[in-house]
Amino acid sequence: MKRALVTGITGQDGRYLSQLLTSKGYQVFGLIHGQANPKARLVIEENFGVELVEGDLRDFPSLIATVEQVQPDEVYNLGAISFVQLSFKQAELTAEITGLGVLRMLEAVRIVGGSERNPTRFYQASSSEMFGKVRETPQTERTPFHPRSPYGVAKVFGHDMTVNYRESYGLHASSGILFNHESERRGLEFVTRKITNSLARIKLGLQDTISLGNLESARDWGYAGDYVEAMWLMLQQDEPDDYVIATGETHTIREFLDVAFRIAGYDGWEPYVTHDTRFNRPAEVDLLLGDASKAREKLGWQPKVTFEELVRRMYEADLKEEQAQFDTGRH
Ligand code: GDR
Repeated sequence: MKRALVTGITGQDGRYLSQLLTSKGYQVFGLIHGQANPKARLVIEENFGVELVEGDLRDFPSLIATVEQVQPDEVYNLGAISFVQLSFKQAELTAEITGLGVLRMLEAVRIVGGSERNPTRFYQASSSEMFGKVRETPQTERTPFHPRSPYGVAKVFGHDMTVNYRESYGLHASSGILFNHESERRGLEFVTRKITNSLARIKLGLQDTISLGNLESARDWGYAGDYVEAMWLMLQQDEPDDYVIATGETHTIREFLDVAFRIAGYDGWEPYVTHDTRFNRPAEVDLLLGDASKAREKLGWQPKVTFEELVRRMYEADLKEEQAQFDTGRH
């Protein structure tokens, strides 16, 4: 039985990945930080058999102890402060967890990770935010980075460290440069879920409007369930490498609103959307569009869920959930 250690297991991707790994027969261990972490129970409920280990990406000894205890074949480093807007307000903490956390995890894997015959393989969750003020479109593995937020800067550090550990110590360390990926499990702070959840509440008469920031930025949005498969595929290759994971389609926030409101049966969204400058960012990433040809050719990976299906899926899940809460009288 293969053993996998997942940091960030309580996040959207951690939850999909642990389900995927469990279905493939892995014993999955999730790193959990903090006392009485409320999300920990959710992970256990969803995935019978997942074991939680206490540790923190800020605490190197805890990572050494975790790798020693778990003896993982594969480590998936998904743990991070992942909300770009928050990273402007907590830049140092973001550097600490999203950036230095990668170095600590790599070092723990280098020092105690597996035997010479069976060394631990490492996956780093890199991000399209590293491209920031993009130098070319579409973006590939060779596109230079120009991050636009403390989050993006920290991710560049983590990415470069992963490459450096691969080149310096021969670690089987791969990095997935994942473009935005969403789902019904996406946090409510991210724009897609904020829209589908608010729209469901508008539909049910529980809310009047949605307050948003910049509607002009464009993102290459895929489905998180598809993207975790790419993570796993990267670690099954003989050679470690870096891969862009994206759909090759880009849409503005306006277009997301068009599709979501149409699916919900509205003629237009303008009467329901207000602008709030608090959601604007000090520096914006205007357009992301990924070219995942390398992943398609080398990993045989391609996205399955289309943009329209993604929006529909998220809206319908939110409608169901909000309706259920409404019916049980919690509103
Ligand atoms: P992003 O995702 O920053 O691309 O990073 P997010 O959904 O937060 O923003 C996307 C775009 O929407 C604009 N926007 C708003 N965003 C939010 N959150 N709330 C609003 O009200 C709003 N109004 C407009 C933003 O300005 C931005 O242009 C995500 C994260 O998951 C990262 O961790 C990950 O690395 C990248 O995707 C790939």
